[in-house]
Amino acid sequence: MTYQGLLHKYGHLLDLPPHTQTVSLLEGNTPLIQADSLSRQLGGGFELFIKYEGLNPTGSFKDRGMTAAVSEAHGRGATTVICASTGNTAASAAAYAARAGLKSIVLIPQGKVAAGKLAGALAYGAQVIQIDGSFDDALTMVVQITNKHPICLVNSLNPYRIEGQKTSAFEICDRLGSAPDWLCLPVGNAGNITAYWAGFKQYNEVKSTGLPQVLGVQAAGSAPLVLGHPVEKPETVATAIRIGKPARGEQALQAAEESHGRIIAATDEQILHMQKTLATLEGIWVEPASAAGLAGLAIEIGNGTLNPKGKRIVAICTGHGMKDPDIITKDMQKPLIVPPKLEALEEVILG
Ligand code: AN7
Repeated sequence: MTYQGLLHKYGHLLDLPPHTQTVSLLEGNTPLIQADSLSRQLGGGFELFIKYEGLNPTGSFKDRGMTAAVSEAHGRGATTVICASTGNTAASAAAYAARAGLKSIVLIPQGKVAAGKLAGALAYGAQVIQIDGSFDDALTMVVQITNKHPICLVNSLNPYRIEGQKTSAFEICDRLGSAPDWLCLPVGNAGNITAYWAGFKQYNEVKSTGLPQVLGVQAAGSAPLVLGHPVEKPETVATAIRIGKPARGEQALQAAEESHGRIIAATDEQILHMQKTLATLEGIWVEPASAAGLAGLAIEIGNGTLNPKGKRIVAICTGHGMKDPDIITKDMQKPLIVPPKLEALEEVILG
């Protein structure tokens, strides 16, 4: 049967009100790609799969929660949605709002949003407002304004975002036949880790698919859940997860604890190294934040604190590499220029 999007496929498992009217871009149904070369590079002896969430319609996993949140808002007759965002939520909210004929307003931290995300939000017609502050400041502001005015908040504080994002856990179990042994993923505002854990628990109840251990990974310069306190001035090249006060931090810690997993930090260097390794070894280019889960896995295996042997591990790669081209091009050597002559080309290629 033709694929008709997440609410069509999994809506019966999601806690959405009856007034919900589906707004879909045929999100979800993303590939789970086996990564044997990377597994070998990390010592081998285990199955590694990449859930390539960058292949969603706006290039990130946010589309899963956004189809649910905007469908609910649209069905209720809302006219305007708003979010604070490090970029991906903004692009996703703007696209789904456009499709539903709603106005979208997005607040972003000034100068800290990757080019592909800002361009997306603008292309989809959002009103984009830069805040001279952090994501956390912007989130505080959108909560305040939605408490005062009839504007619908579509950050992951909105429970329907979490409902929609559970579907990735369902897809993984449907594809593998059971939950993996470990699930590795980046953690920013902590909506995604909350949703995965809820999704795996729900599927386990209805289908006995088992539960994964969850490894959540923050960027070292923005690691409130590892440090145990908010970070006033979060910093990291992984701007998607440059978040100092995660809205669902408690639930993230609970997911880690209940699953006998943990939340750890990876340095920018480790994150960028994994981004490059994944692209050059497997042909999968993800944005820096999306490599954090795998960077954390590499750290744990290297330390001997996670023994992968015989295990099945799924890493969630949340956003596409094309979201943030500058991170690659800013340090690169300009590609060589040769005259349009065969001999010149031969000289360069064959030496
Ligand atoms: C690629 O877009 O918070 O822990 O405003 O874009 O659920 O926040 C993005 C987060 C991981 C972290 N990977 O997910 C936003 C925003 C990518 C992301 C995360 C984000 P959460």
